[in-house]
Amino acid sequence: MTAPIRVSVTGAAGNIGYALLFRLASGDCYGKNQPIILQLLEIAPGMKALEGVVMELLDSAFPLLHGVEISDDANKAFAGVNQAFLVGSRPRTKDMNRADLISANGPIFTGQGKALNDNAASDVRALVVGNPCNTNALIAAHSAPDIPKDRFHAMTRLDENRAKAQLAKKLGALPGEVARVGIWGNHSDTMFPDYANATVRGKAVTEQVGEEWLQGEFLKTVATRGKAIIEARGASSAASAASAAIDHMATLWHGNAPGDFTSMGVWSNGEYGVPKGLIFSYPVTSGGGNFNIVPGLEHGEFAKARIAATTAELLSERETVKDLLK
Ligand code: NAX
Repeated sequence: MTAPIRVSVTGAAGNIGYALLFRLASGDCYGKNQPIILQLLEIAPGMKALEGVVMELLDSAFPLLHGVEISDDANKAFAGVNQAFLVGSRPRTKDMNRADLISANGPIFTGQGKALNDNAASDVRALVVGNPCNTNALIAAHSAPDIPKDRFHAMTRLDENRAKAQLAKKLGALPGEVARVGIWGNHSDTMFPDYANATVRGKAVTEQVGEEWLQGEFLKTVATRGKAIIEARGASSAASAASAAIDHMATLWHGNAPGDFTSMGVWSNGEYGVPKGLIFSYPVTSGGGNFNIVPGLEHGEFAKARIAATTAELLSERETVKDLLK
């Protein structure tokens, strides 16, 4: 039998954690032949709830789940880990603006980046979900000097999935019939869901729906979807976020469909004129744990302005945390 891989989830007793763990254990991410050992991290006040989650994981009798370990020490939770989902962070409260959130969460990711650096397996890949995820991933990458920078990702797959769902709904198609939707920039309402190369049932979206809707209602719906879910549910997206995290890591592991691409927040080396050293969402092709930024995509004036705005926001976030970037 295939040897188990070690998979860490931080914030494992939280809402996204609760939706994520059972799908990981059932084989939705790494496949039905790949056993896993879960190594779960929580802060001390979350440990009791986490014990309950572990009972439920055991009660599910997942054949692929070869072990569950829990800790409130990142050095233990990341020991020998191959895949890490960094979900846990402090949620934004009413009195906090984005800069406050960035400052509150930054130190979590210096500690976790260092703990990954010192303890993870040499093939580790880390996906940051906890917000502000691009800048948190940047901090973690800086705090892990021995791990290649391109191993730290931020999750924009939920934005991609939301965009695909809206296009499918508009054109009476299934989400699986939508391809080549790229998310550019930050996971925030400045991100740009690029429809220019998108296809539905193999035909360009721009031939099937007008730019007015694409630049207006479509963009607004995707950018404000998280807020709409909070208003409707009274809680932020959890199952869809967990599903997107599975999609991100599954695509990185298994690869994307031929001819398609997906979106990942990854280390910028200056591609498409984006300054070096930002964690920036690009359209990528991937597989086997690696990715390539899709080259040669063209942007019209509208796209260029949106990409400039999201780049400016990421530069400002980087400035806010500059003391944490060694
Ligand atoms: P919850 O508040 O339900 O759970 C977070 C958990 O993290 C808690 O159990 C808490 O005890 C734990 N935690 C806090 N600090 C920790 C630390 N230093 N180490 C380990 N665990 C720690 O939030 P949840 O709804 O699960 O959301 C988690 C994060 O995902 C938030 O930052 C949220 O903003 C972010 N999201 C990111 C999305 C994305 O697309 N990138 C979408 C969904 C979500 O908004």
